Amino acid sequence: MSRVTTILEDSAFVRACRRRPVPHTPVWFMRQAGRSLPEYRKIRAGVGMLESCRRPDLVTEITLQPVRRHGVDAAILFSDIVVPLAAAGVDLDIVAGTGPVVAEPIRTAADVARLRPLAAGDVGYVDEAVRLLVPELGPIPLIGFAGAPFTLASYLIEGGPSRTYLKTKAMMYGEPELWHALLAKLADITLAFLRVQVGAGVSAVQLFDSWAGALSEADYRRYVLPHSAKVLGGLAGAGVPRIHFGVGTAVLLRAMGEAGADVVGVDWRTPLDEATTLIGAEKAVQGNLDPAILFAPWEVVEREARRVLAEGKAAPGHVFNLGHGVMPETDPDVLTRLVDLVRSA
Ligand code: 1CP
Repeated sequence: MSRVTTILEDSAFVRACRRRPVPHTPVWFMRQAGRSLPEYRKIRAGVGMLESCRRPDLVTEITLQPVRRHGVDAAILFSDIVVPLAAAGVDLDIVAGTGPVVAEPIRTAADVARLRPLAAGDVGYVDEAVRLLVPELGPIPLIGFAGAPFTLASYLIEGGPSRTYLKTKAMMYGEPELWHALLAKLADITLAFLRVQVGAGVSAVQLFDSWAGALSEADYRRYVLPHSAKVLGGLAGAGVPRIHFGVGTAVLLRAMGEAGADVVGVDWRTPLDEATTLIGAEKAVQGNLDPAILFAPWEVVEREARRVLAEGKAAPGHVFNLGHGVMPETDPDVLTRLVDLVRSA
């Protein structure tokens, strides 16, 4: 399917991703769509999470809500990292208060063999939602996203959220061939999902490897990096900036930068100037205010936001964000005030 629009190259967000001069530091928030907004809870009442991801009218409205309310510099598509897995036939649900739950976890060679590729037609509703959103958003770029192979594998193997990734690591260390076969299939699904979004007109993509921080650098390089690099490299010709993000990745930042992204997302544990030393001057950074700071008095929020902005000056490009997603209990007015602060700093 042909690309319907051009990347919004002149936006502050895309310029920062490309390490070009910006009129102000662009700002958006991971998990800005949903959770903390009353208008989100209202529109989602009685509609399951997966069902809402499959309804372009709801996706459009929920994606636009934080743009209207906060005036952020980018929108992120309302969806979830497990949407393409469900579309490829995996029996799963997103359970309120828990997250993704997989009915039959993937543990054996037969399970891996059953995982089928994603066809563009499997996620026609995502294509449609992006095509509705791009004209609605006008000058505001839309970020598409997907889960990275490791983080997706962790849900499929564990069967749901985990703190230890025991079963995931048991397969990784114990059955490396099966592991690589699974991650290769997930890389193909992720790439297909991102290509649909790029084809429909998103201006950037973010690859969420939220849980990669559970690994050492050596294991990340051996078991994960080649698969994420395949996804990011597969989009090299697409022209959109690629953001690569994980949590607890202080020891992985250099390797994550090598996987092929234009922008590396940094959680709150590593100051952006230190992160830039590790990642190098060839990449922009995104981050990295601790989401918990938004629960402190405004003077603290302001001081810490100014610190992040100052540290971000060491990078050749900086997209202001939190170090991870907005917590559901966050006061939306604090987010709006933070956007105003960053844009006028
Ligand atoms: O009913 C609800 O409101 C469920 C809460 C919810 C929402 C709003 C989930 C369940 N997913 C989402 C949307 C979502 N998920 C977005 C929307 C756009 C935005 O950011 O505003 C995005 C980008 C995601 C991506 C996602 N899903 C990630 C990667 C980002 C991150 O936060 O690290 C992960 C790990 C998931 C899995 C997931 N889905 C939902 C939950 C609660 C979780 C995490 C579960 C766990 O702790 O393992």
